[in-house]
Amino acid sequence: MDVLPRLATGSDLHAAAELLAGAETLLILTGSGMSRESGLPTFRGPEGLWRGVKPEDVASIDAFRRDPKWVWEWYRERILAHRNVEPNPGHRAVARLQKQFGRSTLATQNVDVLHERAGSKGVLHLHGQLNFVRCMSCTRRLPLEPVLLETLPPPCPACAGILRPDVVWFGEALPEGPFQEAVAAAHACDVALVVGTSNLVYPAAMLPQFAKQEGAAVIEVNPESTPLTPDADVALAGTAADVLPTLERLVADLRRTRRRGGARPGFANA
Ligand code: BV8
Ligand code: ZN
Repeated sequence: MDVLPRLATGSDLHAAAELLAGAETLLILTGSGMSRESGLPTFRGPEGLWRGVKPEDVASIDAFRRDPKWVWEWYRERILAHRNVEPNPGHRAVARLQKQFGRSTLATQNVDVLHERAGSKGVLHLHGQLNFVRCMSCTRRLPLEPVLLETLPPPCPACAGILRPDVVWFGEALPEGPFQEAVAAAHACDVALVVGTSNLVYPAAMLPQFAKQEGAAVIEVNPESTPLTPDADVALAGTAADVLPTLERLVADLRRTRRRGGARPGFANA
């Protein structure tokens, strides 16, 4: 696995921890970088899932209608990879951080269930989930059973129609409920924490902008800069599994100290 730069400095972490410790409501938006240190590849970039394929050739309904077997072969590889990975310290830090807030919303663009397996509840999957399939004919949605991957495309057990991965492809609307809930959370939050996304895919990439428009603080965690970086109040240049556990611990210390009415804990080696 490529070793990513670990550049988040103490003062950035301190500034981010101060913003989070003083906030009541939190929106967290994650992308594939969140699961990178669990061993799942991101989409873009030299190691990305999409190297060698055009996104619209594997992540669009036209591609699926043209060659469902090929699209399924591409997704079957990802599904099998999902079975062999565990949540990383970043996922677990997100779940602990959420517990520190009166109200927190976790919206992910990821189709894995690593946030749930790390303890996060009510995760909003903006781009669907790979552990479910949907029938192109009778539209029923069912859990993806291993047996279904033997013949591709898998037939619907109810109507023998073709089953598709329950993910959102380009040109398809995001699931109404989860997206609207994420939009409401973006408009209401005090802080938006954006982790591991290139912020290139819409309308998910609008969520931090909505938060910013309402005066929320935006904190980005990403080893690279993205179109969001210039608008972030704090850009933590580091990886999810490296930055988030330290950040969560600093926020918990700050909250504890404030509850005791004491001075700010030292951040010497943050
Ligand atoms: C729609 C399938 C309309 C699921 C994907 C304006 C408004 C609305 C739409 C558009 C718009 N402009 C353009 C559009 C169309 C399009 C779009 O956004 N195109 C882009 C490319 C310009 N959007 C759509 O088509 C959406 N649908 O708008 O429909 C509509 C409305 C009503 C009725 C009908 C239609 C649908 C978008 C979803 C597309 N599906 N994939 C799957 O296979 O998983 S997109 C794909 O990109 C994934 O879903 C992924 O979730 C998404 C975002 O990618 P990232 O997660 O950010 O991953 P990426 O590799 O890009 O970046 C990883 C980042 O992590 C990097 O920054 C890296 O530095 C960082 N990183 C790496 N390692 C780490 C790390 N960070 C932290 N720690 C680490 N260790
Ligand atoms: Zn069916």
